[in-house]
Amino acid sequence: MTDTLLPTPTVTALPAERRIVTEIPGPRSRELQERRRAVVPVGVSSATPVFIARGHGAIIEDVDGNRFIDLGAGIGVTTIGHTDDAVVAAARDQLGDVLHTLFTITPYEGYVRVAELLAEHTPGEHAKKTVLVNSGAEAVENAVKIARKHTGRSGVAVLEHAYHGRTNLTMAMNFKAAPYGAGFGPFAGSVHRAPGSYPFRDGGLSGAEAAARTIAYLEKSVGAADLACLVAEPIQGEGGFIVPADGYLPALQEWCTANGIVFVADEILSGMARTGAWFASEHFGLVPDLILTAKGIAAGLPLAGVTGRAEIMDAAQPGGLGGTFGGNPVAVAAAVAVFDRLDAGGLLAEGARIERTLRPLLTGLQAAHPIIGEVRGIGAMLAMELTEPGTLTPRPDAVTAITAAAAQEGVIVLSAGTYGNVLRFLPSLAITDDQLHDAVGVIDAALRAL
Ligand code: PLZ
Repeated sequence: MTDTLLPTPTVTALPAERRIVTEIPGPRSRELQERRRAVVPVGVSSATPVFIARGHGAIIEDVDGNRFIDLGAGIGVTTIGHTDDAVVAAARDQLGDVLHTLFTITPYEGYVRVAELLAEHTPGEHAKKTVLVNSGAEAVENAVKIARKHTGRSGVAVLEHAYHGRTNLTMAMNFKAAPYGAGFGPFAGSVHRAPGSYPFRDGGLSGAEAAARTIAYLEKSVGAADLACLVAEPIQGEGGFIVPADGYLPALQEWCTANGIVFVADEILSGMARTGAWFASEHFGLVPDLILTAKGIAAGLPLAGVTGRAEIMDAAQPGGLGGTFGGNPVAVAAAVAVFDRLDAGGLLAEGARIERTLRPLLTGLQAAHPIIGEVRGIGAMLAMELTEPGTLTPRPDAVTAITAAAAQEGVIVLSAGTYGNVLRFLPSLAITDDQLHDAVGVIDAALRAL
């Protein structure tokens, strides 16, 4: 053991309350913003003006000592909480053993263990295999590669309001051009975008009607026989936490299966206990052929995976999948600890607890503020879409004002949505009911001040 060579743990439980002690941003953050402006391109923008020094549970503290309730969890990455003690310990232990070998040269157990855990915890009882990579976009890229090799077809179907990443292929798969794709083309070809299911905005199409529309569109514009895969987020994330109408996703999956199209669930944001289930697919009775994980899987260390039917995953030739850093030993050690905390540690149940506390608070806000057109989502993945009262006209200005005002008061809340008019709540599972009440109070005040 190398423990004795390592410093003692530095993780200190931060006080559980928000606390603002300077103006926001404070002097140290302003200084760092100045340095950043000189050396970091404007393309990398930040939603909040403060620099963070530490975090624990659902609290992050900035370099000026201000503490924030974090309702964003780094866009759903620190799902089990910032610096979870068990995860930090597992990563720390691994640091002293080996940092890198490259699994495709000299393998190590942690990679295999994560593949076993994913096989066990993803929907379906069939034999499954997993390739590990570094980011969500890379997982999407690999899923498409594998589906193409398996089917011998090239077409990739995606849905309106989808978000899949920032690489060339995934930019082509995103719905929203600005800011993700604008000016960065030409993009990868053979990507076909079909209308999806957005109950708040599609006139209340039933799941069956919306699926019939998606399928008819794809059959006309591509033809099922040319489609390798359909890639869908069970709950669309960046698009605005859009929960499709009942029956929509199962109908799509049925059509895929009948036509030899690989059904890929992008659960990069919705998976790993975000919705109170291991995967959001479970809420819809889906058993995806391939399922993508990233974000919450390693609590902040970069790790992502493609897990799927063994016969599909094995379509790629030896040497056809890989990458230098994929399945890094420290990241997989953290991931094993995350699975353990969710399973044996009981954290899996916390998504439902958060929904039980938060949803009534949000519907309470809706009753008081007619600008809230809809409250939606599942588990610790809830959102409010803001519109001109009684209409579908988006109010992105209000979302911008609220996120800024909340940050001033010590609450980090993120925007989302094709129209930029969605406030999304994706706290870590470690957030307490008191913290949720407090944070919603801050948002209520910001709504009143509009
Ligand atoms: N698929 C469903 O949510 C990442 C984007 C943050 P990467 N979403 C956050 C930003 O502004 O870049 C995401 C996702 C879904 C794929 C991805 C891509 O994952 O790890 O960011 O590549």
